[in-house]
Amino acid sequence: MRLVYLFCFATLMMVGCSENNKNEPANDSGTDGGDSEVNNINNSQLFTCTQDGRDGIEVDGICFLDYGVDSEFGYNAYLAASVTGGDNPPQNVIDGYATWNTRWEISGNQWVELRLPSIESINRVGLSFMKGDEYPFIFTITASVDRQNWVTVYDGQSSGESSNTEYFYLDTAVDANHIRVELNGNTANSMNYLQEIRWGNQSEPHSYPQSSLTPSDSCSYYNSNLASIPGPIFISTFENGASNPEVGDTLVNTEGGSTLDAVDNPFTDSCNGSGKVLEVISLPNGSNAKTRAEYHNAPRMPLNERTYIYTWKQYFPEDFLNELDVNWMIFSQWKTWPCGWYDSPSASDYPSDSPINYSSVNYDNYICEGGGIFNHLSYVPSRNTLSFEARARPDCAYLEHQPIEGQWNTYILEVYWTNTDNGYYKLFLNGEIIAEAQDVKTLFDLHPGINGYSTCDMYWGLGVYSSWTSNSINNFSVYFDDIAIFDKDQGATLEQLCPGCPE
Ligand SMILES: [Ca+2]
Ligand SMILES: [Ca+2]
Repeated sequence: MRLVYLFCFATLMMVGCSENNKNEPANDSGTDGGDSEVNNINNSQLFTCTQDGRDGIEVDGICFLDYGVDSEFGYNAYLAASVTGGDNPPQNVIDGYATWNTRWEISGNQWVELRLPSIESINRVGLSFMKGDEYPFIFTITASVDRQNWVTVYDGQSSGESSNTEYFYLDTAVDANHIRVELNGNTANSMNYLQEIRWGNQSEPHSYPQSSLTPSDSCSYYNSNLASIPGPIFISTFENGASNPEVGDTLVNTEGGSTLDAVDNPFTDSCNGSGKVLEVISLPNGSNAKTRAEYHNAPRMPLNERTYIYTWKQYFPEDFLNELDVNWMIFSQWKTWPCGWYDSPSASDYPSDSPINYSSVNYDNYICEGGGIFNHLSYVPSRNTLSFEARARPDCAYLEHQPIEGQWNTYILEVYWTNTDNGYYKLFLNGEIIAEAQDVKTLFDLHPGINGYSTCDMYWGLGVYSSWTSNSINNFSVYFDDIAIFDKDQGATLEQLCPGCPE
């Protein structure tokens, strides 16, 4: 089982910066995409050429155009390319979105070059390709301050395993005012489908030993005495035989006939010997219908710049996934709701004295794939994997692992919630780290809690929310137990919850 580590990095374009540092290196604060000491393009005196009715800066006879990337997530750079225009034009590679429908599509040997508004210290460049998960793309990335001396950042192929951003690192950061990418098709044909270019100076992610994900019947690493851990926000062990939590409040949401209830543990093993667990019974539904049985935490909990440790135990019966024809299936969600309902926030999320007009906020612009559902753990039928999806745009990450059936499994997720580039996720399964992203944005911009406009949390829901059918079974059950959230700022640590887990 291959682990998928995908990292995309955030940048907010600085609008209205001074131009004091125009010819000086940007600082080396570990940010990406030029969001520090970036000079504003808004100075017509800078423009020295015009092409296709657009202003630009001429360097060595090349006109680097200002495409007016002024969206909140746009990357601040001028761009020149071997061709212009087309249905999927080259400027799409700096529109801020690493998505297939914002790609530059062109065949053959082509180049695109960025002129950064100022000299920046960079140690990596990231590219993403549509169909990047189908075959490797072939390219060379170089960087230069003066277009005379070029440093090769990478010369080779993409992995062929992902259409998300893949970063290519230098051992040592260099100053750069130009970043050039020469494309040469892919290993299957001559097409280039470059979605986006990103750059910056960030530490390389830690590499952890790849988990074998061999089901383990040893759970000695796990501290089941949840009551002993400080900073509890929410704890449900179901030992009282009801679905009521010991700490916090719950919200139960069912539809389509699916149910949940506290029951005797039908699969007592060394990973969960407790008497009572939560059973979710999921019923099939038609291809466009859905069925739901979710158990949510419901306490108010401020998220911004806070670190929480979420844990839960989960039991999937043996082979149950093989019995199903799954359209989609989600086992866990972190929802923006009640901080605004799905696509847009509500007036109460942004009080009238806030500078943000709530009615103009569309979460689709801030959450990868849009909508009001934030992170989630879902089943990917085509690959038979579970995907933990982190969705703070533009740091979309899809962190997959193999589902383990026929035993109790313990998940632990530690998240530092922030909309800066300093956030992280660590996801553990049975004491092994199975997915991690760091130096990423974990909380989406304009989340009402960021500026203290409200204490919106994200409701965390566990259960089954799905659309599935089956020729062989009429329902299935999955089980959950020891559902808890701890506040690291109140003293909870991974070591207390999971002695021996890697920090
Ligand atoms: Ca794009
Ligand atoms: Ca229990």
